[in-house]
Amino acid sequence: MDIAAAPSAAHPVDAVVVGAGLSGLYQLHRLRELGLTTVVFEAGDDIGGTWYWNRYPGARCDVESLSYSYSFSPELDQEWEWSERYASQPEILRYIHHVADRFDLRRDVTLRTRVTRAAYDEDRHVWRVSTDTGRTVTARFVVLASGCMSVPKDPGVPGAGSFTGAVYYTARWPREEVSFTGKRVAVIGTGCSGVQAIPVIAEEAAALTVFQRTPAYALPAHNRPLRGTEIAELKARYPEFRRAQRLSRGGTVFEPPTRSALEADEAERRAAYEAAWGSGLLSGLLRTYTDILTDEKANETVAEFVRSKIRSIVTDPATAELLSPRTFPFATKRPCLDTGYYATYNRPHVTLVDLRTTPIETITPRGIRTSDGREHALDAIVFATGFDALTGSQLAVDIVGKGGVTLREKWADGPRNHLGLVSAGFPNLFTVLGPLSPSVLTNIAVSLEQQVEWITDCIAHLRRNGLTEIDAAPAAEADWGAHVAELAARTLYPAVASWYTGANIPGKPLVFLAYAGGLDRYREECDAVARSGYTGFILS
Ligand code: N01
Repeated sequence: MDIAAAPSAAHPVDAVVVGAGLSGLYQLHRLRELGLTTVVFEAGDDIGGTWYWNRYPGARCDVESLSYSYSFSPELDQEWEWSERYASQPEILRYIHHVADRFDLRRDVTLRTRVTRAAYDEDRHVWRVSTDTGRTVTARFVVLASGCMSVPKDPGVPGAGSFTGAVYYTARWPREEVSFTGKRVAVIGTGCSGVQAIPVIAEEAAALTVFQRTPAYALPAHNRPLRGTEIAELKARYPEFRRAQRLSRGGTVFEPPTRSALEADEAERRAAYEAAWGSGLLSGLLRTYTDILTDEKANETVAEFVRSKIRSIVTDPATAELLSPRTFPFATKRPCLDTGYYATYNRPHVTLVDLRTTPIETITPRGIRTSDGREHALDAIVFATGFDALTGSQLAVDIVGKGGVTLREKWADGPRNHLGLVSAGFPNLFTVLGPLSPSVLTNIAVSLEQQVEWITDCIAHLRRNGLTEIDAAPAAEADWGAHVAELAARTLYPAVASWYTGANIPGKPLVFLAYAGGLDRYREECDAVARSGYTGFILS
């Protein structure tokens, strides 16, 4: 954007969108169609959000590429060609660039600009939005499209600053080429990022040491190039497929299971789990029976199946056992989709350090010292230690609502909002993929469209009716919080310490952060609210 023509406090815009990832770019497109002047502030050097920052070796989406893409433009669906079943980070970034160019989105995106503060002016009904470059704009509407996993967690490992070798974070991977050839490399963390990066780093490194605190359930992706015929077949019925996605429970299309795992006998279950394992789908095992996420005994049958697979792949039984998750039910932390993860531990230059028995004592100038007194000499350390999920990116901005109350104060005991979209006392401030919405439990490409479209329709409604403000009603917000908690309580999720509950961040309130009722039900609830003239919201 031309700085001279950039909006300032004296030349307000209608809307500010925070973040130029998949959500922010689509929100811009929609607001522009509505005729709103909109500026998107993006902290990164370029657009892409998650797919800009997470360019670590092996980074790839765990939702199939034909499903993990925008559905709003049938023409875009027809013209874009994915090359692999699961798209790599560079390919997804190319797709996002293509979309930005095709819909001429870049001219309203201001890069290298982080929104630091947003304060509501109650008299003028506008937000004053400040940035780290000193630019301030006023806007009637603000949409936080700043990501559900965009604030990396501080790993909190003592001595981190003393290390003299190279340090990398999967969530902030440099744009320049990183070579591990001939290097002794450590990876700390075995969540989805670590699970994807470890096999690829092992290909290059002279020695790889993985520091694992909690093993993950990782399922084989069976990634492969897409065949021309299957692309053509889907393109022929893309509109119908997109419709089915939108109406689905999680943003991907499948036949829902009808039986309990406990009704099936051992042989039947084994066959179902083998087929799911072979399908290469992240949710394949979850879809086998109705009660995998709601019944501990049913869940244990899947968990043990995955452990048996680990034992069959990893040749050293002690290593196989260390890699076997036993402290939480299957899928109560997000499972990972991998390519060659477990087999990597059969390689002679790959070592697994179990931090449960020998925790990291400190990082030293030369490497990592564990509690057994051993110093692991290293040239590079890769932190794959996760994110301050769902609330992190919103609370990173100093948001001041009505009466001078900050969002941080209001959410001190956990996030509160109505429909996961608007928090009472913070009018005209919407969130995409935020807490208490389906977000991370779904194919986010579908979820973000649903929320962006709801927000856009809501803003259109306000403008059509000469209204200036929408705020959540405190009672509706309390009901929504109780509803989200009640849906979660029907599952095994809330009892497990995970980033879903905020347990990975010291001091973060322990609340199950996502709406577990399914995107289909959530969509119905949001649509019903809009149809009823925005019940549970205060319009003025
Ligand atoms: O982060 P995580 P992630 N010392 O929080 C460990 C999405 N995603 O970036 O569990 C030692 O899952 C931590 O151990 P523990 C996906 O939704 C998608 O990997 O806290 N270890 C854990 O092993 C995913 O779920 C894709 O005991 C420490 C790991 O670091 C989400 O992002 C790809 C530690 C963090 O795992 C987050 O995944 C990648 C410490 N101080 C990510 N601190 C795809 O689409 C943390 N750990 C494929």
